[in-house]
Amino acid sequence: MVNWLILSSLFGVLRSIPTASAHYRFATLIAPNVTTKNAVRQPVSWNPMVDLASNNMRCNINAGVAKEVVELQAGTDLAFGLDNSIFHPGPGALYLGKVPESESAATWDGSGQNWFKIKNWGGYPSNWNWVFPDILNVWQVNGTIPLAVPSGEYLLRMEHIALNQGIGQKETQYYVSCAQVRIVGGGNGTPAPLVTIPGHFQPNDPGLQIDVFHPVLGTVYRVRFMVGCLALLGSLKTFRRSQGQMSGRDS
Ligand SMILES: *[C@@H]1O[C@H](CO)[C@@H](O)[C@H](O)[C@H]1NC(C)=O
Ligand SMILES: *[C@@H]1O[C@H](CO)[C@@H](O)[C@H](O)[C@H]1NC(C)=O
Ligand SMILES: [Cu+2]
Repeated sequence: MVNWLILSSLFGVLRSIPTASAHYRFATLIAPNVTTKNAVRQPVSWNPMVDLASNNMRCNINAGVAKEVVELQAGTDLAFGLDNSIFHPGPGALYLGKVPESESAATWDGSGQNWFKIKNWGGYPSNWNWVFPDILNVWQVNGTIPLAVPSGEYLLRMEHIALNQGIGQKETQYYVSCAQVRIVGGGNGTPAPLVTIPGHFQPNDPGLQIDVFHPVLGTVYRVRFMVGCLALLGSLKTFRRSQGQMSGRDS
């Protein structure tokens, strides 16, 4: 016999878990030669950020800079490991922020128009909801340092945008971490466009208004947060600039 009271209160508990406790953090940098938490500015909590205008959008609310700077060969594959699966639907992106001359990856706060996008995880509407390949329900997100990126120190920033709380900018959740890296063997590319964070997209951007649980098949959403895609000169394929598409997979 199903007791509806128990069932509904259990359902209530299950529903409340995601907002009450363990969300997910990008906690570990996984590089070919090293897997470490010590190069990641660890977010102090699992809670999402909701204020798109906050400087915390750069590298989350953390306890300070990280202890290590990890050396990465340009062209290398890397990943961020999570401490929980990404259980909310929404797009994601990987950025590099060039550390200014006067600073190091272990000191820079991420201010200035120094950020460019090197990977995007988009989505598309299916019959029942939006699908976000390679980013929903994973414990690890993978990327590559483009060969054309100039050598030097950078913050490597992962961002996941959870759209499950319904349509509307106030409900959107942001999950962000920065790893401190030094890229060696880099190329002569000119990363563009460069963006500031915050400022890389706006709360009323159409891409943030998507109802992920009520897809409109065939709809193509233009999203301004694709600003910051990488368009490096040189060997790299050119990523879509300024106005990316939410439908279909970018990489
Ligand atoms: C990683 O290790 C390989 C093999 O030992 C080496 O060739 C490469 O230079 C290392 N990469 C970095 C960035 O240290
Ligand atoms: C990330 O890379 C690892 C190692 O190659 C692979 O096992 C995993 O499936 C990849 N994850 C995704 C989401 O593509
Ligand atoms: Cu949640």
